[in-house]
Amino acid sequence: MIIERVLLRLIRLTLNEPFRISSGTEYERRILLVRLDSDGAVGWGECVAPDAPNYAYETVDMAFGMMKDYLVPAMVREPFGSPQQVAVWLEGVIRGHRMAKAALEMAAWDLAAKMEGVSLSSMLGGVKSEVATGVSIGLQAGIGQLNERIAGFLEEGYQRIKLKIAPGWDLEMVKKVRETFPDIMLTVDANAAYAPEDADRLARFDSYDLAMIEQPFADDELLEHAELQRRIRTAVCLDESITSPARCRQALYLRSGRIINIKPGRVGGLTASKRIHDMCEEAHVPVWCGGMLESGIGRAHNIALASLPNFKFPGDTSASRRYWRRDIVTPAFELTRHGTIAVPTGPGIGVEVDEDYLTSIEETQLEFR
Ligand code: OSB
Ligand code: MG
Repeated sequence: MIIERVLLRLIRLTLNEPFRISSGTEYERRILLVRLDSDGAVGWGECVAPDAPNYAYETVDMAFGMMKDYLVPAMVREPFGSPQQVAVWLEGVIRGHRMAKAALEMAAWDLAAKMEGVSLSSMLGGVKSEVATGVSIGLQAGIGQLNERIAGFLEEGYQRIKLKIAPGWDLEMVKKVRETFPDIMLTVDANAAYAPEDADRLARFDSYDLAMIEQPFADDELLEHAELQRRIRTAVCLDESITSPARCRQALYLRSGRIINIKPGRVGGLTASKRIHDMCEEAHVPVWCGGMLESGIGRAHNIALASLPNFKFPGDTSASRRYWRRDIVTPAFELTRHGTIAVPTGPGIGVEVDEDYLTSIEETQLEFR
């Protein structure tokens, strides 16, 4: 494929409700979209970098700058044999900035699948026609409100509830939720809010039959996660810490956790995601697909990825309406009554991008030829 044109479109979408985690709150998302054109085909990608560098160091404005100044000008007219070659090239020329790279690489996957007339899921080696889905609930004002939200999502059919935790909103909260919902699949996510000195406190989560505890310690911490995992029965799951296949190999070697959360945006795209998936499968470590409050484009990529066989837990791949009044793709993603999302079967990501709607919510765009 020769990429003839790259269009960067920065849009604004307001979340149906603010999403609060231990490191910050998102009210609205400024989402950077990538459109690649080649030989009459179009591929779409979405950059997951948020406004503020509170999940990782990248921000949406940094990603825009990286793409504009370094990545995109070098990509236009460069011949690529496959999306994997795009991934190799992106990793070879620029250090870090994997959220920026991922948006371009994922657009190349969509483009390549459309050129071949196959679904992204089948091109990646997907084996499922629907993917099990959970919901991630942000930090709430109180337990009553939280329990109501949980009940509502269970009613909709979500198969797993993930609760954000932070020091001061953790053990007692989870204890009360467990009392109200004794049998549900429940997990917690700390977004790196704890320090190694909190290990005793974290060990007490063992009483609540959690499917996992996600990213208790800092993003660059593998040894402390390994030590915690040795002490507690609950599975430790790594999110922020897994920034690449190499980092995943280190985590597996050190036994820093028993479960890996894969977000293609965090690890540089779908090629890296698939490698992480495969190495975890070989190590008998189950994975699941995380989310970054994506629009329909990133969601479509995530759902295609989650159709691979070693995705063993419900993903944060919730329905469009959990996030947006109106999604930017048609059809929007809907939850089935049994708590799954159907994997699109059309070419590429398998959903149409509503470009007129994009125009109405656009902050800026930049074209390269
Ligand atoms: O840690 O998984 C996370 C959202 C933004 C940043 C980090 C995380 C999250 C979520 C939401 O948990 C997942 C989703 O529903 O997209
Ligand atoms: Mg997380």
